[in-house]
Amino acid sequence: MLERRLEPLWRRRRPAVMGIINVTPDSFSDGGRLPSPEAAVAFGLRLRDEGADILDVGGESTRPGAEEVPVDVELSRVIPVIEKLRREDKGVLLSVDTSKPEVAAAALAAGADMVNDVTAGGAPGMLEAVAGAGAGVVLMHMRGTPRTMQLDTQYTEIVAEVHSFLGARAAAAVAAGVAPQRVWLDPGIGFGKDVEGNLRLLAAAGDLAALGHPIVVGASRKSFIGALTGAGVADRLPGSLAALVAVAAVERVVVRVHDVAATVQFLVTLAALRGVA
Ligand code: HH2
Repeated sequence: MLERRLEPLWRRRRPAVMGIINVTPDSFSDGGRLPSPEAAVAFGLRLRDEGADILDVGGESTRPGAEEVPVDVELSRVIPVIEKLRREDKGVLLSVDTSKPEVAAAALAAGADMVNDVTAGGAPGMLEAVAGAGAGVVLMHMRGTPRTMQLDTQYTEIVAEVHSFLGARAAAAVAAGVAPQRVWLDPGIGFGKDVEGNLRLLAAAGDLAALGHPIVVGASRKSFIGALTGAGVADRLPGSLAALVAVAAVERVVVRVHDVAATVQFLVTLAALRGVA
């Protein structure tokens, strides 16, 4: 059962780490690096060995301006990777990063444990597919679609608005039959937000946790770090770690990252420091 596998992660008193496996030609920081399922599986096993608790396999880029990928293309990218990863490692938690119910259902049948949905279960049938498989779901806030999300980044009260959206989507997931502890919430850093909005949401991760669900935060290499520091995508690791300082103090948090080994080292050291403070 999912809860039994998650319990040891929550007991560690530091965030769990979700390692990103992008099987896409066009992801914003690492597109095209994994040209075959074998390369993606080898990369995933390396992330696991570096300390990733969850491996997140995605076959469609959600970078600003990205075009949608047809279902058959997305299936052909992610399903072989999930099948092979599950064959290689029976225990590692696997999520599929998709907004399409057909892809989610196939990935869950192939051995994935969770669906990571940047549209918060918006497509008809998505939440039912998750509930039917006894899986978990990450519900993320985004304004509009990846094509349109950066056109309007103004909010009256960004934290209240994002948290109330996520509360409503969590209620919808529970109503569809997903157990509350299998519903994780994500403020969607970089998805239709400006620099200040992203910082406010990172600082307010503890308030989001007050809704009673585990939290996911993805700040890794995102453009607000570039805007703050001038660093190019490949040079944003220090900013990606700094972005997690407030998040790391919250219970039952998962951080979604590209650089697993460095993030684990950072989180373990931070937790040790907090332990004596
Ligand atoms: N960010 C990205 C993709 N999926 N899922 C969640 N839950 N939270 C996030 O912040 C998030 C996400 C974007 O990052 P990446 O996967 O590296 O790039 P791309 O979407 O271009 O593949």
